Amino acid sequence: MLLDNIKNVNDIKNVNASDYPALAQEIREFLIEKISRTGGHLGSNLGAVELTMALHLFLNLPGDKLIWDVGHQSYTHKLLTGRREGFENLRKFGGMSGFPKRKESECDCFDTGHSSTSISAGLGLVKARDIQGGTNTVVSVIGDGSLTGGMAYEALNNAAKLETNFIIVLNDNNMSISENVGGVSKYLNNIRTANAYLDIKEGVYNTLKDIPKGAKVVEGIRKAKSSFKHLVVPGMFFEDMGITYLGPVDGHNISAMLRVFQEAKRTRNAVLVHVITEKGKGFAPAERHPARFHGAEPFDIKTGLPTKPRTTANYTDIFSTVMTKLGARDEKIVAITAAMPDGTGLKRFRNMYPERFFDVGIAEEHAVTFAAGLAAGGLRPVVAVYSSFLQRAYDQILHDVCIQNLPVVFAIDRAGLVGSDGETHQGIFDLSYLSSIPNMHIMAPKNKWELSDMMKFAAAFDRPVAIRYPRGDAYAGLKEYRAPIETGRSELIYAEGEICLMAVGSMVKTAEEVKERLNREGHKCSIINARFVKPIDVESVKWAAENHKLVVSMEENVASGGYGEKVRDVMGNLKSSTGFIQIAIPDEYVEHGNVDQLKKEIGIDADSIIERIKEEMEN
Ligand SMILES: Cc1ncc(C[n+]2csc(CCOP(=O)(O)OP(=O)(O)O)c2C)c(N)n1
Repeated sequence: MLLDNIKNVNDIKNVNASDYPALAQEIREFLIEKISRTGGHLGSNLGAVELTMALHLFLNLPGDKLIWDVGHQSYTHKLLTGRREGFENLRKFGGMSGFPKRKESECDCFDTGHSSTSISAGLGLVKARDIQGGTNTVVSVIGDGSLTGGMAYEALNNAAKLETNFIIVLNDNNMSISENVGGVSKYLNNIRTANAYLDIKEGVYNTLKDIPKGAKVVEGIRKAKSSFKHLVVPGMFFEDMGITYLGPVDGHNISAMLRVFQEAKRTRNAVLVHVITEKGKGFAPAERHPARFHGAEPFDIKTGLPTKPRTTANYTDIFSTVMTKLGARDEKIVAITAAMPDGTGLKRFRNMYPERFFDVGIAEEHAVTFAAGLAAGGLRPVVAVYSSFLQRAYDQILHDVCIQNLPVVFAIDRAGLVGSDGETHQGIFDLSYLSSIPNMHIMAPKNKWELSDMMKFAAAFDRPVAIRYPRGDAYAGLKEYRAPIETGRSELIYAEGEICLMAVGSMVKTAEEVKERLNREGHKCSIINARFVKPIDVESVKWAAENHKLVVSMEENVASGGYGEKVRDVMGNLKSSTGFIQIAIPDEYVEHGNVDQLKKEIGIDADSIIERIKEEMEN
């Protein structure tokens, strides 16, 4: 095995060029085998095997700097930098991250996870190099999907002024997670087509040159060509901006890429190398279904089918169904996603109401202001987005939606701990960042029926409203508790006295477990389903404080700025002497791992909560 000789960074340089295809094949087989067991980002990694090999042959890491946009395609990079063993525990608690991590290797020079940051970060590393008199090469690798994100253009705009070398590799596989969308995608497509056109011309020139007077004809064609340069010469968009464009080059041809990288290194400005790759290359199911294999659950290698097929509906499924119903009922309902039609469950809405569906690309900021415009124009926009990605659109929520009090619904999926994607993807800040914004209303459902009810409530609500729900199976307990949703009102589920559990969304299920176990030990326990985090139900807190010895707030959000702080404030204002415990995520980033295990680690699982309650009751 060639891979056995690659134990550390730069070992790839000892491999004979004639063995590159065999090594690429070994890497693909390794990745397919490992990811089939652990799950992970398969398609993007299979597409970037030769590109990564070429970059490692071209660069000298760790002195040179290589930044991966999003970072989900960095598996071959990890394999080539001495982290082969890490794949045994990829994305597991305590194991190797699925994204670049500075703390994991000196070859990971910048942490990523969210899209479109690599050019800004790379530009920073270039300036840091120049100011300190360094000579290292800096390369940022960005996908065509990530190039739909506005931040990439803010960075290109600045990079265009550079008078020093900075290499941007555009890894263009014509796909985001789903189909890539918009003008940039169309532009890149045109480059591919135009390049094929030039190749054909080249063939024609060669034939013409060999016939009598052919050379003159060739000269004529060449002159004509320069006059419609903008039409047929690729990359003028970048060139006109001041960024040298090289390519397109076949991203599965290592020697071709090496030639272009050497050329790129000679420029004294920012240079974009356009590399064409195929997502999922080398694994037929991933080539056929790139969206499904973008982030794959463990699968059977022979069939490509999931090893553990899903049997229960998750919250995304519930949201997906309710959106189709809302769409049928009200023609003003429109839906927006930032490049996640599959992940957010909006695909069904798109198929049924294509004219009322908008995939804006990886552009959360734009998605929110666009929604504000739609609302100002009289429509009822629903922005479906993952909690961690909505972080980027804080100002748009505040400035464009909430100051104007516009009726935009935020359907916030993956709220709470998400698990194996880790720090960058945990949706544990939304209650805090949304709470600070006046006019915002925030809800969280306890079970699948409540998500439906809340969506219906929100669609008819005339102000900004957010509903946050977690990743994974939708809770199907507590079906009989379905009192109508009223603005700012919590729901009392059990009224027993002694201890009052005030839980937000997913934590209602945990509260049930805590209650059952405390009941068995002779304690009485009430449960309040918060329903609204903002505005908080002051009456419910008052009732809890006046009728119990201990109030326990429970949420899958950071403590700072979350629900518990609000409960404590209300109790403070009431000058209540009732005991209080705040169960929330501590002031730290939560790494990757199984969600149940993570909850244990940070002390928000039933065991830890019971322990804290008992300690408090004994005091
Ligand atoms: C801000 C943000 N929004 C959404 C995502 C989710 N996401 C991860 S990868 C990806 C598609 C990236 O496409 P591209 O850059 O072309 O890379 P490819 O996977 O095709 O190699 C998306 C939308 C993200 N990581 N960050």
